Amino acid sequence: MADTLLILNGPNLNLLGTRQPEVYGRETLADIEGACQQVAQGFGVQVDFRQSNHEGELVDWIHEARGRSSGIIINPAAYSHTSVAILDALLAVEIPTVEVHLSNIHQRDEFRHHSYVSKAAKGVICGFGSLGYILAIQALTAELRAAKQQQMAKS
Ligand code: CA2
Repeated sequence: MADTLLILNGPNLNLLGTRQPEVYGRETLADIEGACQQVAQGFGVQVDFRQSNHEGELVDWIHEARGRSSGIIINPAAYSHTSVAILDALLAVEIPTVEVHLSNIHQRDEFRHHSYVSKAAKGVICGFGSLGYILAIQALTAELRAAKQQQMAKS
């Protein structure tokens, strides 16, 4: 069966394309999901794409990913800078994770420079807009393939 990547989006990302296009671009979250689904198909993986404005719901979805998803891509939005709960959930499930931000958080307000979530991420992509999600799919599928090849070589 094809691997599934869980793509999680945090608070306010449902507003994408409606406000602050100079910061976050003109694409809606539905546009980004469409692009992710298309690219994932090319890589032979499935995508489960979700958004929530609630920290606990994101934590629940991370827990549920255990045994269901081979990788997690997360744009935790504002929770990046505040949420030890999301960090702990990601550390607990031990699923390879890539953190994505549309904007370059290091060029922005000081409080956006630190992300709790980064400690649990294999890598972080920021500043490339929606392309970041596509790069994350590419990176995670390459990681998964390499891990499978290593397993095969061992057995
Ligand atoms: O650059 C990113 O992807 C962020 O994760 C976006 C978050 C922000 O708090 C992070 O520091 C960086 C904000 C998402 C809010 O998205 C909006 C979209 C349109 C209109 C208003 C908010």
